[in-house]
This record gives sequence, structure tokens and C-alpha cells, in this order.
Amino acid sequence: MASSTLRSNTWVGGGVLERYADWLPLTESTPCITLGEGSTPLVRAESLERATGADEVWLKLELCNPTGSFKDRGMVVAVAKAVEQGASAVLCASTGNTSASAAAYAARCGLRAFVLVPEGRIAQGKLAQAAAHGARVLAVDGNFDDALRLAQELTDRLPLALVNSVNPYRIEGQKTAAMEIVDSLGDAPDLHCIPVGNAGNITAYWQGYCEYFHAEVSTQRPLMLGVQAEGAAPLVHGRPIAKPETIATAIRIGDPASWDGAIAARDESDGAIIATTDEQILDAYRMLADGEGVFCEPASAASVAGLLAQHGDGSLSGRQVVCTITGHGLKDPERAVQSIAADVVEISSEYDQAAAAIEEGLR
Ligand code: AN7
Repeated sequence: MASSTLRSNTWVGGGVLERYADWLPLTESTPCITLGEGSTPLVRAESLERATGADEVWLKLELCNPTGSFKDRGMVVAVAKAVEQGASAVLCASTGNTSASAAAYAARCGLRAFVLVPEGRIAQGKLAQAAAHGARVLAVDGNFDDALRLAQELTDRLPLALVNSVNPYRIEGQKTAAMEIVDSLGDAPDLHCIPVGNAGNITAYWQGYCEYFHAEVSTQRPLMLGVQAEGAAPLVHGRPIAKPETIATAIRIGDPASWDGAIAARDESDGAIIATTDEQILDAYRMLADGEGVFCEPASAASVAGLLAQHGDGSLSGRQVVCTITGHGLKDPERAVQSIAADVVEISSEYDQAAAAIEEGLR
């Protein structure tokens, strides 16, 4: 596709390529594509302020990106660079969100997309997105780690651009989330909580915070608190996990590609990477949905579960905290129906029954 067509692909306010051009490895021939990614809301969460004693707890709602997850920031850069380099097809392995994002940006740019997903272990909404955008979905008999190995082998041999976060352009685009937080708050927060799966996101946030700090845009860098699910916590245990298990399928990853980046973020920030149980993750998931009006997918709630596990004793007095909410609850409707719904009251169309049900609900 001619880059002149892609250049007009902008929206009011500008996407990540336009707004953070000075911080990204763009050239004259990088097409300025966008689906309106970035500029996501940063909202206060008073229930978490009460629970942790922090002065401010902010939720960075990355679920408001165009495909419903944080992946769009890195994907827009990776796909723009693939177009610039003349690629006609992209490929990724994914627990779901990367594939949805790759499929959408590929469709936007007229590229073919191939996605490798662990069979039966990705949320329905994500599968629907990849298919809707015309990606060829290959369901791998194995887990994400197997799929990623296969993706690397395939892109080594075939004319396909690999758009997993081992592609450095993904990390470059992703780091803009940290920059946006500093741009919104006026400085970096004291503590940043983030779910960790393949570890690209925590690596990218730390890079973004460091670049702004070294350029003196901010005066400090946050402690990074990375949160894994207990059954898929290789970084906590210090070794790959052969058979990772968690209800948070997005972070069901046993051998993260950005292992070193995550450890560097932890150590250089004086932070921590911890594990939370699926039960803690689901508690945070429900609390965000019915207490804060934020419906995220389970993996996203891990950041809040981790914050509560570490600081639910009110130990954050005087501190400013940001939690990244990575993906939308609608991605995984089955989980929502199992864990949240339930109280559906069946009534006739008569006034009396409806009123009685409402009176009961008001009690
Ligand atoms: C909602 O889509 O790995 O630590 O293939 O979808 O950067 O991997 C998704 C990961 C957190 C973890 N929250 O981020 C994929 C994939 C959600 C996610 C993570 C993912 P990384």
C-alpha cells in the first residue's frame, strides 16, 4: 500500500506515532498509521486509596485502546516498521491480545496476519477479534511458550515479520504508556503496579520511565511492582515453569521472552516481582468491576491484586501509585459470567413482579 494512503491515516489528537515521534525510531518513510491508540484515561480509585493508605491510586485504563488492550501502542510501531521495511505479512504467537492487535493493524495496512494461539486456552473475545480482522488463526497443540518458539522458527525461514515483543519496535511503542503517565501527573509516581506474563510491558514501562528521567522530564522513577499468577510465576521462582496454569489465560506463560528486562526493571527500580493466587486475582477483578466501574480481564486485575497483597495493610501513606489495567473484561465473557454474573432474576412482564424484585435489591 502506498505510504501516502497510510499517512492520511490519522485522527484528531494523534496516535502514538504522532504524539511520541520524538521518542520513537521513526524515519521519513515510516507510515504514520493509527487506530487512535494511546491517550488512555488515568482515573482515581478511592477504594484502593482507602485500602492501601496511599494518597493517590490511579488506574491507567489501557483497556480503552482500540482493540481493548495495551498491546496497540507497541503494535502500531511494529506494524508501521514492517510496512516501511516492505513486509507483506506479519506473524505472532499470542495468549490472545497480541493476536487481536496484530490482526487489526495488519488489516488497517493491507498486510496479511498469521497468529499462533495455544489451542483452547485463549478467551473467546480475542479469538473473535483475530478472525474478524481476517487473520489466519493457527491453534497450536501446546502452550504459549511452544507457540512463541514456533513463531520464531517460522519467521526465521519464511518472509514474515515477527511482531511479538521480541521485536524491539514493540517495546519502543509500549514505553509511551509510562511517558503518558508522567505527562498526565507532572512527574513519575512512587509505585507502579503491572501484571507480568511475557514481560514485554514491564520492560517497556521501565524504559519509558528511564528515558524521561534521563531527559529530565521527570525528577524520579517509580518502584516497579510486577505481578504474576501463582501457577505461572517463573520470574518469582527464578526458573522457567514447564506447565504454567492460571485462570488468567493472558499471563499463562512459563518462560517469558523479556526475562532480563523484567529483572532489570525490578532491581534497578528497587521494586519486586510477586505472585498472587487466582483467588486474589478474581477478588480484585470483582472489586474493580463492582466497586470502581472498571471491567477488566482477569490478568489485568493482577496489578491490583498485587498492590493489595503487598500494601493492603495501609502501608503506603503519602505515596502516589499507578496500576496498569491492561485488557478489557469483554474479552473474556465466559469468565465474567462464571465469576461475576449469577444474580439474574427472572420475572414476568407484570409490574408487581418487577417492583418486588427491585424492592428486594434496594434492601
Ligand atoms: C491483558 O497477547 O502475552 O508481560 O500474547 O494480554 O507484556 O506479556 C498478553 C499479555 C497482561 C502481560 N495483561 O503482559 C499475548 C500476551 C494482559 C495481557 C499481559 C498480557 P506482558
